[in-house]
Amino acid sequence: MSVFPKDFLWGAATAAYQVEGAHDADGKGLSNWDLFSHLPGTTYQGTNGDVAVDHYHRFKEDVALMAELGMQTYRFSISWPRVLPQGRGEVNEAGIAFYSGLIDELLKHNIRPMITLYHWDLPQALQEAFGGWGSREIVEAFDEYARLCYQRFGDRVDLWSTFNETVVFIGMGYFTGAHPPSLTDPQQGIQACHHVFLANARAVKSFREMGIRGQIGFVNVMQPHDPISDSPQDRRACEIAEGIFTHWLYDPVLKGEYPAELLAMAQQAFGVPQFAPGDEALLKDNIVDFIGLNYYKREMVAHNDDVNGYAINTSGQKGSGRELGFKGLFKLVRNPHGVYTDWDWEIYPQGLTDAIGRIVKRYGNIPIYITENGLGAKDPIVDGEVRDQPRIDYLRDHIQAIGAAIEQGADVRGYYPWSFIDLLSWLNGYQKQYGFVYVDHANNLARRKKQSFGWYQRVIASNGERL
Ligand code: BGP
Repeated sequence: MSVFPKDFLWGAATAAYQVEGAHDADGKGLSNWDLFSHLPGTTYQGTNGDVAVDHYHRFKEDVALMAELGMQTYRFSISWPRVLPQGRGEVNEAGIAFYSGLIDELLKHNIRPMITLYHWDLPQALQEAFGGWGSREIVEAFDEYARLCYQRFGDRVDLWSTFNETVVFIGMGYFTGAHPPSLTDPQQGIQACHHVFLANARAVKSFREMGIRGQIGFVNVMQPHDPISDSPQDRRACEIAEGIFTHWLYDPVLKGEYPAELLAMAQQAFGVPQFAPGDEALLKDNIVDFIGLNYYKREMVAHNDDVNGYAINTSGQKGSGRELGFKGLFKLVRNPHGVYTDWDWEIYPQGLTDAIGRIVKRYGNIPIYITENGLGAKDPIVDGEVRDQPRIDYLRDHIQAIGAAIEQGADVRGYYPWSFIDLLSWLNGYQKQYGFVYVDHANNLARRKKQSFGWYQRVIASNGERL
């Protein structure tokens, strides 16, 4: 018998900027990514989402493929500047019509939509008006945007999440400079992150005030950290890394407060986050209904008195990344016994069971969705077929890891592999493939089912029994 509950949801995920294309169609406003990806040297070989895989124009064909795959749910994001070109104020009805049509098409095929409100494409107008996430004004603007989405789509959509992976868009946007707005300013970054938590809380409050039927959650990277050795220094370094990358991002949305020790450290070192009257209560009173976990890899941690900085592998040449380190705190190091992808991500399915266990231990048995999980690889084409056996192996092992967590009592309700279709990887171009569906960039973006498509079809049909 399957370990997955009868009503477990099998799906897949994407995000607007990575699939839609149509970057300036039908009144869409400019996003931070539209601008950033066109600046020299920012992305792999200058790739961008101008056309992406043209999902905007081909969504009916794509939804038909989702239905054929047997998907019961689809996680996608709304492009904020497509519906509010200036970020607030005037609504772009053509943008609303696109998402409305997509939702109707999904429902026609019995596929339950899960909407992500913010998957990193900020209206550039708001960046220019007040510095985007750097300013408190964003909280009001985000709430206006969220309310618009609830109002227009809330009659048909009952699974929502406010943000995707704050640690990435804030970490890379404000600490390492690899995402827009390309800053390396921890003080602004910590404060910007605070504004994200406030925006989340405001949007959750509005969701409830408006009586929207359904659940609203928050999606985080789940990257369990393990110490590279048993030495007290490595264990302490690991504690700090887990605190910064996990507890800092989860506690404010699941407990309504920051982890106390780290908060004190940040405020002492940088004077932030700065709280305004009402912030604390807003966070406390608006805990999310569920947590979405995006799991790809775990990280090994060592104490660090040499490395500062980092370099990421964006080429798919194994070993081309460099360790990430914050001098005096910790560094992320390679596991000598680990198995790695071509982008130097450790493949470690057990980490997913562990991660879910850690969430349950810290936050109680809350509803969990695995909102992303997948293998980025250059898939070989053999005799005309896209043979992605390594992806099948990866997903199978991770589905088993979720099964193990469910057997241990965790309330995991759904699984969204990343990704439904091959799409743009933010900094790695189109060569880092994740999908069940291949897109032929040399042949008018034609769609083709991969080997994994038939496999996942059987997984879904058997509720996770036939792996
Ligand atoms: C997550 C993002 C996704 C997606 C995925 C794969 O961080 O939420 O948007 O891109 O990672 O990452 P990458 O494309 O860098 O391989």
